[in-house]
Parts: sequence; structure tokens; C-alpha cells
Amino acid sequence: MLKQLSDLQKLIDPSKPAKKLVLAVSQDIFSLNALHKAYKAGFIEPVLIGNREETYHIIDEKEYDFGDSLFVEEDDPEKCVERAVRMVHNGEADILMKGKVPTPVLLRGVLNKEWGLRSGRLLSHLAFFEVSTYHKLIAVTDVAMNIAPNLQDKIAILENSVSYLNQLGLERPKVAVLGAIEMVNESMQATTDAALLSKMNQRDQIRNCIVDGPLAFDNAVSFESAHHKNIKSEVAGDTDLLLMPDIEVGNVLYKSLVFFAHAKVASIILGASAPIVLTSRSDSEESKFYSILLAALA
Ligand code: COD
Repeated sequence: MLKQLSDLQKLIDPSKPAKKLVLAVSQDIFSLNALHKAYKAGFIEPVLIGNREETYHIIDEKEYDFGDSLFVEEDDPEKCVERAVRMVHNGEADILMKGKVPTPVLLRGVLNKEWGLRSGRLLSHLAFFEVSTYHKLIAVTDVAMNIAPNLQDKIAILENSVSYLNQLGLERPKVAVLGAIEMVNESMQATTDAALLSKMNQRDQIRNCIVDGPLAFDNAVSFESAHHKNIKSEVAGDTDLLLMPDIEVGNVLYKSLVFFAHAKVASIILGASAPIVLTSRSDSEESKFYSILLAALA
């Protein structure tokens, strides 16, 4: 069982070569701090694309040594994104990472039809939280990419996340599909979608996991709450993955966990032709480091 984000580091195979990660718009102190740590730990070989003066100002001030890593000069953020995405598209790099550039600018590059990282699947965001009040790492999707997923999108989001969790060694992760309540109410789309996803899972249309929903947040994460409401569920109180109804709920939960519960977080974009590290500017250096680790494990 994965209890802490640091447990992820034990899953890295030191006999495998370092993965090449390209940082788009590299003049970002937090990304460079995390990248340097990953480089020193030996599982990442960085490529930096960005403004030379600003990037080297940070590197020199921090006295970082990136060895023979490649630096590509490009001042315009959109061109930076294009060059970085093209490198991954062409197989010259394994992982794409967002530097000092707005999320939609990076995502539009990733979705570019000619040189982007489309794979035919839906791209989705998966975040892992280490919260002191929960007994293991809890994954949450999608808090940053898909704005208002419909049922088909939720199936694709689940498949991306479950397949990644399977890869990390969770053979049948327990998935709670969240609603405001644990009963089906046809006026609440999240609850009807949740009930359908649970039935699809029972019928083997969604595999390699145990899905239950609708569950309200309290009974998804607390045995006592579930017991109190007389909910019989294999998932309630022991959830590995929370599926969010939409980006608003997801993003507010994400920020609440970090700001109110002091949770540690790491995240990754799945479903593209290569893993993408897309952390937000407010994420800590540690969070960015673990996000790089998630991408290296993908
Ligand atoms: N997976 C695969 N293809 C996609 C996806 C996806 N998740 N989203 C869009 N596409 C494809 C569409 O099929 C279409 O072909 C093309 O991309 C454009 O689709 P639009 O018109 O919906 O795309 P945009 O450019 O308006 O928006 C795409 C974004 C990812 C930029 C948009 O969904 C978005 O802004 N998401 C929220 C990102 C964000 O602000 N996150 C911050 C929270 S921290």
C-alpha cells in the first residue's frame, strides 16, 4: 500500500536509464529546483527551453549543475511550448513539463493536431494526495483538465487513472464516484452518472477496479460516516481514487486539501502519447519533484 508520496521513489528501477524531460519555458525557479533534485536522484535527464538570461540567472544563483543537459534558447512562451511538444512528438524526449507558462497555453500545444501529443484517447489529470488524516495516498481525478466531463468522458478518465494505478501495483483500486449525496437523484447528473459507472463496473464494462457511487465525500473517505448511514460498500472509507463530477468541485477539493489540510500533492496528465507534468504555480518544490517522479514511473 502506498502511504506517502516518498513511497513512490522506491518504485523507480535504478537499472533503467534516466528519462529525458523537456521543460517548456524554463525560467521558473520552482520547476528548476525540483528538476535539479530529480536530475541528482538520477532518474531524469533535463532539456531546458526558455529565456537564457533568466534561466541561467536562477541556475547560477542556486549553483545548480545540470551536467551536459541541453539548453534551447526561445523567448516567446508559445514557441517554447511548440518546440518542447515537438521534441516529445518526435521521440527526442520522454516527458513534457510545464514551466512558467499558463496551463491552457501548454494544453493547446499538447492538443495540436499536427505536432501535439494526441493519442486518440481523452487526456486527463490525476493527482495524488498525502493527507495526515487518511490512512493511505488518495488519488483524485480530474481536477485540472476536463471542465465538465460527460459519462463517456468519465469512463475515459477512469480508464486512464485505473490503468496508471494498476501500473503502480494497485491491482484493483477502489474508486468512489462522488456526488453531493449517496442516493441517486435524477436532478443531480453526478449521481446518475455515478450509478451508471458502478453498474458498468459490475458488468465488467469498466475493469481492473472496484467502482462504487454515488458516494458523498464523507462516506467515501470515512468508515464511520458510511457505517452511520448504513452504506454497504467495498469502497466506502477505503477509497484509492475519487472521481470528481467536474473541474470546479475537483479544483476546490484540491486547493482545500493543500491549504486547509496541508496535504502534499503530486500530479500527472495521462492519456497523451507521453506523460505530462503540469503542476500549478502555487505547488511547492516538493510537489513538483513528486510529480516528475510520477511521470518517470508512467
Ligand atoms: N483530451 C483529448 N482531446 C481534447 C481534450 C482532452 N481532454 N480537450 C479538448 N480536446 C480536443 C477536442 O476534441 C478538440 O479537437 C480540440 O482539442 C479543441 O477542443 P476545445 O475547443 O474544447 O479546446 P480548447 O482549446 O477550448 O480547450 C482545451 C483546454 C484543455 C485548454 C480546456 O479544456 C481547458 O482550458 N481546460 C482547463 C485547463 C485549466 O485552466 N486548468 C487549470 C486548473 S489548475
